[in-house]
Amino acid sequence: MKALVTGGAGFIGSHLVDHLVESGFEVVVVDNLSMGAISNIKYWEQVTIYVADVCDDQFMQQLLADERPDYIYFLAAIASVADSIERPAETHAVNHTAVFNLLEHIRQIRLPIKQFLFTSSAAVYGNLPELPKREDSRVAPVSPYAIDKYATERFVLAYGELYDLPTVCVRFFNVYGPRQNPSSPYSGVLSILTDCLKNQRPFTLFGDGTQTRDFVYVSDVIKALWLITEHRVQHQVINIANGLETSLNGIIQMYQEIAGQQLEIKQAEQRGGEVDHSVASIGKLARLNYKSEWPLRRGLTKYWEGE
Ligand code: UD2
Repeated sequence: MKALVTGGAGFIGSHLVDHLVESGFEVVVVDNLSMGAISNIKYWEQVTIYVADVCDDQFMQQLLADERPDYIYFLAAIASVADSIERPAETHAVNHTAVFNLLEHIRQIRLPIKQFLFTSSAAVYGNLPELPKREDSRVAPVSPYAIDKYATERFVLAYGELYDLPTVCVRFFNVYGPRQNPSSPYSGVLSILTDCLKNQRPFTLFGDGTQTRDFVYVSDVIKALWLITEHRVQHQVINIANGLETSLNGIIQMYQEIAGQQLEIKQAEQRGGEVDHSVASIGKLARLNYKSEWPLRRGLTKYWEGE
């Protein structure tokens, strides 16, 4: 079995690649290394790695024809709401057009895939008050990022139904764990907190810290993706989260306890476009026999101690 992982040198992608190799898959990665690194891939010597951009349509078309993967996991993205507001055309090309073009090539060459999995985001739910977010909750995508993710979901599912392709979409909540790049202010807050604690740097808290998130450890995310593959789930959207709501103050407190250190915290204004409260219903995942192995304290401890 051969799997193509776009964004396979990135944070979540590289963990998925590790798992696929360990499960006996032949793995092909496409990554432009904008946020990822080949050193993230544990078994890089066993993986075919193309340093290329998913927006290079000719390249992607040729890749499909040459490699003919059985499974495609589309994780390449510019995963920043703020970036999408700054440069919507560029983020649209990656977060939407590249996925659409790949689907279209699959359809045209009638590639007999076993699963096409697109990774979307909790961003599609926007800031509506109802919680927890179920897959059939109302959506309110407002940023170019969220709109691209939602529009792409619709295409992925419609292509699945219309052209009989086994497609599926997942919505990631706040994923954390090793290899998350802390270099941008829009990197995951836990990668920034780790960086601040390890290097005795002050942490900037946006808002009063009462905002809540559903933090999920990357190993649980990979487990969820694998269950979706094993159960051959298709034509559906599935939340990937822990199902627990935690405030930012709460997680900072817990992480300081684990690290045995006190952070210097600088207060700043709440970010524009911020979601106040976020937590997922993970009923659909649970029906695939998903159980979290990494409750927050355990996941944070593992993250703090390193891989
Ligand atoms: C997450 C996703 C984003 C999008 C969004 C949809 C990540 C990394 N980002 O953004 O791609 O899907 O959900 O709603 O998963 N914070 C600080 N100080 C910092 C950094 C962050 O106080 O230095 C706060 C931030 O204002 C927010 C919380 O921490 O309230 C979480 O921030 P984040 O960037 O990790 O994730 P989020 O939920 O904004």
